[in-house]
Amino acid sequence: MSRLLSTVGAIAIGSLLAAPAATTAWAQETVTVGAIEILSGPSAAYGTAIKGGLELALDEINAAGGVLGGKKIALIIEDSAGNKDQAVNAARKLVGRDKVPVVIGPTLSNEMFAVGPVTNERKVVTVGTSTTAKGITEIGPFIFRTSLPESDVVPVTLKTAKDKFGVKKIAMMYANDDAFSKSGFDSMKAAAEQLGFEIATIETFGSKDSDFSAQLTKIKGLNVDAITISALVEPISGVVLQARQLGIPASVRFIGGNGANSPKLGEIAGGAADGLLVGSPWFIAKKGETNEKFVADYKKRNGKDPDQFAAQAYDTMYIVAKAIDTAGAADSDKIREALYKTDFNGVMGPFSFTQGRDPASNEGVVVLAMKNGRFEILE
Ligand code: VAL
Repeated sequence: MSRLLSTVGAIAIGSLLAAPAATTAWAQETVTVGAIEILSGPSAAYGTAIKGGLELALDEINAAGGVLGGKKIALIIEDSAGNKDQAVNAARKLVGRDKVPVVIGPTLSNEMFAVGPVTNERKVVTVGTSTTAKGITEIGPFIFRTSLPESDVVPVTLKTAKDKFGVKKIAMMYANDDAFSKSGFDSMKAAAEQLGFEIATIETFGSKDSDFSAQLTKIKGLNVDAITISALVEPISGVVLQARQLGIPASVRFIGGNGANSPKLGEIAGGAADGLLVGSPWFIAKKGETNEKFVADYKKRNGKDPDQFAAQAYDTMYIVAKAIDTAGAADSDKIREALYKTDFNGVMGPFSFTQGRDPASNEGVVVLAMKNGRFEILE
């Protein structure tokens, strides 16, 4: 039995748990938690990192005795492929078939705006680990998030661009077909206005576009100091690469939001992304035993460094497990009450929720700059 349980904990499964949980013999000794993440398609880098973070924490939690006096947590991860409908179907499966008391995810805000109303209606606690658009937790009382909204991070990034690099005149770009990208742009614009930046132009594109030459050619003629960009990592990579091809010099730095905070950017765009600034609630070289152990263990297990998405997911798995323990039962209502009492110190630093179910503090935000295709912390 323990072998089956650890297998369940270590891999993403769908059909393995197809039997109604309550009727299987071992089910009484497990608490099944669901997750909806992007494991395929253009945004898979986010969901794959999240999966790695969740599973690392899960194995540690189960090895240390699980929850509720010895029950293991079984995690069912469903792939949404970044698609709203697929994410909603996954939620229906997890809630209806698997009767999970908690859903972690989905990955994108765009997906959460479709999934949240469904899980909230069914009174199933839903915890976003990467959803950063405005209004996520306002979907309803069962929707929490451990990720900082753009409005908490982007002003720090733009202020750093101004204070440290003298940025004054900017062009702004965003994907106009994605809820997070639009929301991130709104936060960037508000911060830019507040800092007294001159906004030379605002250009939009679609998340699936591959040609941004019309927008970039226009921007090239405007002699801006920097280009803000709010989008997911794949379109950002395309924009950055094309900008350099069209002769926008490296001195014109890009300033990104949460979508840019993925090593995938360096993998696709390489040196073209150098200089890009992004705010982040976590960075790999963060001092402290907890983070150092997390980074080493993640790397050993996944063959690559964790990123901010993995770190947030890792802490979230612990936060959820602790809430189940505090609740004293795998009961969504009780877990919801318990989450409000969260007082956790993980790889992201001290964490608790506001009454509005958002992270209580943005104190740990740092600004990272891309150098040779990798993120480095600005000193
Ligand atoms: N934070 C973004 C969102 O909310 C992405 C990058 C996961 O959609």
